[in-house]
Amino acid sequence: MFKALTGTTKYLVIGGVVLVLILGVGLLIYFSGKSAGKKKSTLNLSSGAGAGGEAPTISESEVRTLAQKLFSDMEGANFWGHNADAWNSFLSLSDTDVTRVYNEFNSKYQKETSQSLVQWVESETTTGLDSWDSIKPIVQQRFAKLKLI
Ligand SMILES: [Ca+2]
Repeated sequence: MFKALTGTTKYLVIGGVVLVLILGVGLLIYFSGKSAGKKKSTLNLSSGAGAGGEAPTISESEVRTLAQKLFSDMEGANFWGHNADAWNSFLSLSDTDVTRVYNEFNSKYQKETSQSLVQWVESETTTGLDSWDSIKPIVQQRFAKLKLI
């Protein structure tokens, strides 16, 4: 096939094929994550979240910023891994503040994406080469502790 093509054209064709393959794999990762997440939709906010009665320790703007960072981190295919700093900040919060970030995330992004923070985390996939494999179970344990899952 390539014998009929001249030098530059050959590289353009190879480049195009590689690009299509990369985009295809990316879309596959993205949509497989989405469909997996939509199956799970039950939340139990009534009995757990924020029940500890601790006072908030971060400001409203910090809550908004962190919710936005978590969303940005999971949105789309994560070829270059995840933002471990944002997740560590989230995990270091008190139950009350985790709940505030959770509620902020959901009020901002659940309507638009049909998925709560719990569902986003659940459906978030990884290449297996970054820190998400270790972050995800810890975040899910925290959600379980708060009876969000
Ligand atoms: Ca993602």
